[in-house]
Amino acid sequence: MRILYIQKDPFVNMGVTALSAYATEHGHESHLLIENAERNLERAIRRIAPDVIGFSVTTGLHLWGLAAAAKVKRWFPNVVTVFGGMHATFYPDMIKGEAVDVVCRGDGEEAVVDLLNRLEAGESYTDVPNLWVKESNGAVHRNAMRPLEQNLDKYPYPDRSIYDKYPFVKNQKIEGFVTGRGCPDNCSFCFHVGLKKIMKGLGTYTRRKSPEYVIEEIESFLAKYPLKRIVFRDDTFVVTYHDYVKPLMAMYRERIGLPFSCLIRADYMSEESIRDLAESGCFAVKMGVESGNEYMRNKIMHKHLGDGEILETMRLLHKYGIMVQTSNILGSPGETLDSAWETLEFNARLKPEHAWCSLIQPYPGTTIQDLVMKEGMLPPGFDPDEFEQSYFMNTPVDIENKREISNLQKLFPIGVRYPWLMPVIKEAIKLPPNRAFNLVFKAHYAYSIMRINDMEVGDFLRIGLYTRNYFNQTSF
Ligand code: B12
Ligand code: SF4
Repeated sequence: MRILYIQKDPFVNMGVTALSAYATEHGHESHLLIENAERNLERAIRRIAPDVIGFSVTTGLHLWGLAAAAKVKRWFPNVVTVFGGMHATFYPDMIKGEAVDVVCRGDGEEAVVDLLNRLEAGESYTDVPNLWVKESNGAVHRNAMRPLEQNLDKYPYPDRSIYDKYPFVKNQKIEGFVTGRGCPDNCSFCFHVGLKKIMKGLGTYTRRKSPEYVIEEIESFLAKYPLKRIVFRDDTFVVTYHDYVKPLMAMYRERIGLPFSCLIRADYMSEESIRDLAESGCFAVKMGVESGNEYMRNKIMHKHLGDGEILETMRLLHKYGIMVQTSNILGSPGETLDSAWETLEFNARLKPEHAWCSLIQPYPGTTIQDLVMKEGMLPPGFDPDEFEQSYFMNTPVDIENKREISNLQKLFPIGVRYPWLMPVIKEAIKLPPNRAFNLVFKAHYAYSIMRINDMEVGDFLRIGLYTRNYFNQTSF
């Protein structure tokens, strides 16, 4: 069978590369098209002649996916459309969409292979675990989830070759890898808390590939695609330092040796682990601060992290020469203009290389969504189709001083970098939202991304050229 994944933007989707590898191992063919890089999508699909077309969607992006599937169904009415990814997992009701035949919840490897095997054998696939399947008469089969695969080493290395037809992606010098799935924490704004509920009773939620597997995966990748930098995209890379990261780093230093960045939580770090990361090539980390107000951070956002832990970890990261991107969210329930300012001021004290800041999105499945619903803080009748694709632009949550807080989020990174601008920002945020603030946000974001990834101007311009639609259309 032949499955084609269609995506809108020119990023490597690690979910899709994982699915492609596993389906190939089971004798099926996988293809990929990036809509924004194709002159004639219909012709490109016709050339591939797929049996199944897959869309990997996050909340917000699902609207693009639904529109793309509708187009595809008009051109190829017999093709089976399947949706997966975080939005599909949390909102399988998207199967009601006219052009949606199948929705996959959670890990997709086994479900996709079962689907393709059944189609090949001409058998019904209405009972495949993890899938919701719609019949031609509109009846929907809502199948249970299968147990979580505990041995991630069982899966083949992700198949990046499906992106090779796009030179911009093929030749990029920075690549993301994941060493596992899940996170042990339960922050109220994060999808993990909801995913844990969906996957309750299906086995241990936080799982990791073995260090040996991870190193071999990177080695096999480097043999084909030379890289300058690696990004470990695990949501929390350092959880169990001694059991997992320490042995991984020992192998990494010896066999890979490339500079890398990763995501950390301040309270899981120690001087020993920070020194070890630095000596292994870690040049930058992203670390959640979320709010400068401890009540907001801990009682509302359930981060369970003290100011002292953040300050101390920051001191150590800078001591060992590691750049830091803090991540912050403005606009959660209970946020006031004062608490939002505290977040800016706390970040200014921390002096990160970049202060990343978004506006709260109460995504499906999160505890914060339950809270905003309970408090009546969403517009009446709000449904997931109203989420914008970007978390930088707007928030649907009805908070006091929304205009000022939304403006502050746009000017946040420059306020942190140049604290002497704070009095000017205090006045400026009273203005109506405007393009100048968006422009300042975009320009500073672009500069910081370039700096924190140590990108050359050429690389940066190339990325800018290929991602301009992404940034123009939705992301900011
Ligand atoms: C890497 C990453 C990115 C990268 C790459 C995105 C991409 N499309 O691959 C970048 C930085 C570009 C990015 C951007 C965004 N991201 Co992002 N991202 C992640 C991150 C950290 C890892 C994803 C990953 O690769 N996991 C590893 C793979 C193996 O797992 P997986 O993706 O879940 O895939 C499995 C299943 O979901 C399923 N599956 C996935 N796709 C499909 C498709 C089909 C057809 C099937 C059958 C199955 C299936 O099978 C896969 C294998 O088991 C996740 C957090 C996380 N831990 O998942 C957030 C996450 C997915 N991102 C999120 C968001 C919000 C975004 C943005 C919308 C942010 C924005 N700009 O405002 C954009 C969307 C951009 C886009 N066009 O896709 C949210 C989504 C929340 C939600 N409710 O949808 C997440 C969950 C983070 C969070 N904390 O909330 N992201
Ligand atoms: S925000 Fe980070 S630490 Fe909290 S649950 Fe999500 S991934 Fe884990």
